[in-house]
Amino acid sequence: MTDAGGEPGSPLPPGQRATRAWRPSHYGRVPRLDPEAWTLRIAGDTLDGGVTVLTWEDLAALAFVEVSASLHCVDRHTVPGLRWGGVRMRDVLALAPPHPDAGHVLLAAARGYAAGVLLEDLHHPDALVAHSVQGDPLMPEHGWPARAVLPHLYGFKGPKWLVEVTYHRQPQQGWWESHGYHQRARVDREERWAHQG
Ligand SMILES: Nc1nc2c(c(=O)[nH]1)N[C@H]1C(S)=C(S)[C@@H](COP(=O)(O)O)O[C@H]1N2
Ligand SMILES: [Mo]
Repeated sequence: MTDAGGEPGSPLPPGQRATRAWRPSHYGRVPRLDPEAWTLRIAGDTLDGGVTVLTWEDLAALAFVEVSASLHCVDRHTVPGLRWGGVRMRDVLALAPPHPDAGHVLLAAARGYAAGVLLEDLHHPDALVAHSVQGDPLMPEHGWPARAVLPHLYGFKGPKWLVEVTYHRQPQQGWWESHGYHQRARVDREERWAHQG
């Protein structure tokens, strides 16, 4: 298990305060997704130009890893001490790699939510497609059956109910990015707002 700063007693990043209760935070209704019917579509500017559709079994065949990390929302609340379980994002992407010129990715959720990230940030060893937390399956409101967890970025970069990954040559905008939030959103650099550069 790796520790991405989520152990009790880890100092909080700049501008964050810890919450006691882990209240889900998202817009809209919680989708109820069945892992048997769920798929993860990898498309856009892929190496072979094709579309790959991964099933739950495809994910389960990858190495299971746990990462201890807090969840830092750009609104300044931090949920400390979470132990995420799942598979490495980079292992998932290796099943359907991007074209060498595609350095940007849009992570999309069921029901329209999306976040634009750098491919480089998905290669981070702590970046997961997570399906459990604290040893239990994710609750529906926290993203079951699969969510992106990118501990070094603010929470909005990690779609819950992840269903699609697309590769691009240009930066992509989801809801937060198109409302003035930072395109990269690294927590340690406090990259909250686009105008910070
Ligand atoms: N599909 C979806 N994923 C989402 C969101 C959302 O609104 N929809 N909100 C994001 C934001 S802003 C944060 S801080 C985290 C919150 O995760 P939690 O509800 O499990 O605490 O989910 C992220 N993923
Ligand atoms: Mo957030």
